[in-house]
Amino acid sequence: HGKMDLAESEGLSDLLFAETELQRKAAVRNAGGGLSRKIDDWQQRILQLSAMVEAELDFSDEDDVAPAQAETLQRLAIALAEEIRELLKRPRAEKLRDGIRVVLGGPPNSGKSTLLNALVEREAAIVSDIAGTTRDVIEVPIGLGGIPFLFIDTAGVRDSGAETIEKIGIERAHEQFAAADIILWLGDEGQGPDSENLVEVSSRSDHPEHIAKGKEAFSLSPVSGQGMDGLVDCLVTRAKDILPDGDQVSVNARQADRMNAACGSLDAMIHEPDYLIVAEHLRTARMALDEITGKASTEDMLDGLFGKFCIGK
Ligand SMILES: Nc1nc2c(ncn2[C@@H]2O[C@H](COP(=O)(O)OP(=O)(O)O)[C@@H](O)[C@H]2O)c(=O)[nH]1
Ligand SMILES: [Mg+2]
Repeated sequence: HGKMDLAESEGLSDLLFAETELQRKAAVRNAGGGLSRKIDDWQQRILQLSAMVEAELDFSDEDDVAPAQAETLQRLAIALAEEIRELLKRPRAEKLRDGIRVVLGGPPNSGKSTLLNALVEREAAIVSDIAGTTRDVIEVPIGLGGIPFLFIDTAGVRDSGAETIEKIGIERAHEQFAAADIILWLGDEGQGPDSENLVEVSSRSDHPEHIAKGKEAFSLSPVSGQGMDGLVDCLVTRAKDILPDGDQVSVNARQADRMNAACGSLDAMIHEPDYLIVAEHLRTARMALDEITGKASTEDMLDGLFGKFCIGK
């Protein structure tokens, strides 16, 4: 009924599903019109460009009108496209919904499942001293320090001795490393997957035969609790760099796609000499932005969004 636009409704939808403080803050920002206000501002600026072009088209034959303002037009369009792209560089809102992927890796019996259970404070994964106990990937979502995490336990990575099912598990572990935001590596130092997201961990610090790693590594014991707070702090700090800032507007994939389309139209008009075509590019840029706030939305899009709401909520 015109009380909320589409971007605000998407924010409200995220708010209803928010489970952590950071998710709630970001959702409140969008539901309160944070993104919509930006879109409105951009729309106004495109409208001004359109007005300039229309004036040019209508009056360019008359002497008393200023000569072509092509340069001003270009400058304004470039500045606007840059501003939109700046927002596109921010982390996507989806990361906030899906959580930071923390993958535990290392050879069998390095204490991965024990560490996972300690982090999520329940027996999510089976722990035993039999190598190859964890064969499939186990995912546990949890909020730490107001931030959504998805902890992922994997089958131990070993080159020999694994039977067929365990081998599939090892393959899956490698897939998980590739998609991880943070890898906690419990194997030998330097033997983990080559990734800038890797954090060296040596577990069993309570054990007499414990081998500590270099000074950058975390020495800890999920059994005695030693070193666990330090690891959690490190996870939270790293996560904050990856996630959108709760105080800033962030966009989801759908909104980013439309913003990209608007930038594409602005780029296309910049070197276009024909004012008729420039006017058309400006119109398509405006249409793309209209789809973010729902002013030009299709039934499909509305169904997709409102299908998630429960009637009466
Ligand atoms: N003393 C001690 N034992 C541990 C610790 N972490 C794991 N273990 C033991 O090491 C064995 C293998 O642990 P598990 O978590 O299943 O290793 P995974 O194969 O890497 O998942 C089990 O018997 C655990 O009880 C620890 O911090 N201290
Ligand atoms: Mg295990």
